[in-house]
Amino acid sequence: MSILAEISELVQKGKAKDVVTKVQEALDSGLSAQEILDNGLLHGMSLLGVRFKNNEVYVPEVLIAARALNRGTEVLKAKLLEEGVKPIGKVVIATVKGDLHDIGKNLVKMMLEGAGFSVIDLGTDVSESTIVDAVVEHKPNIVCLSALLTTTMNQQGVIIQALKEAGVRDLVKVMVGGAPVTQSFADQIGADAYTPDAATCAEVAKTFVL
Ligand code: B1M
Repeated sequence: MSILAEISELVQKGKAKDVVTKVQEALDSGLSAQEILDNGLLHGMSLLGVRFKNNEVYVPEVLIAARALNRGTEVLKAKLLEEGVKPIGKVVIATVKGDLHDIGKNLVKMMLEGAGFSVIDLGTDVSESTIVDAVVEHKPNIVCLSALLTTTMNQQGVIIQALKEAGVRDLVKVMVGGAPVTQSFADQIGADAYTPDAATCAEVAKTFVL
């Protein structure tokens, strides 16, 4: 079995410690962080996602796998940060109110940091007032919003409205993403950008500050 297949399987089994060891081993063997992420860590979560959908595994198994995946991405992040880029801008990032999914958000954060942004992570289940307060306090260039549920994606629009009402909408770019979010939804709520994945998010974010 290839090392990437092993990582994928360890994520599905939720073996956080072993994931960390194998990710490090994969990096040492010369594989790129992107390859390990896409074909090891995320591959495992996507297979588990199918089993979750088919009711073959349940929330606890998925949570344990998510923790293992997050631990693995921390190892990759260390590698990206080794390159030591100076901050090129500031981002406030959050998963919206009612939504606890944070793997995608953490990946976006990691890619943004790798691209040279300093990132203030407000976590998950974040209300519009907390976002407004963070914009006022930290004066970021960009606000990044993640939503994974069809029931929470509308919250991205609520946040944009709250930024308008607080008079700070024009001070920031708002970027949105997450599995159910589309370009047409982003246009509809008045976001500045929609990107389908974390790497593209970091690329587009750079165009807003450089
Ligand atoms: Co949830 N869940 N979940 N879940 N979960 C989904 C999203 C679901 C599609 C599963 C399914 O039924 N097939 C479904 C949503 C259906 C829908 O609304 N359309 C679902 C559901 C229903 C639920 C619950 C309601 C289940 C329940 O309790 N009955 C519940 C809701 C809890 C809540 O949030 N209030 C729930 C709970 C959970 C867990 C807690 C068990 C766990 C989350 C753990 C965690 O995140 N710490 C979980 C997980 C892991 C998933 C799946 C399996 C995987 C999601 C994931 O992390 N993917 C997911 C099924 C699936 O997607 N296959 C599912 C990997 C991640 C890298 O992808 O987050 O999409 P993603 O990020 C991508 C892009 O979207 C993008 O970049 C990333 C790739 O580079 N991106 C951005 C994300 N944010 C971005 C922001 C940007 C730009 C790009 O700009 C700012």
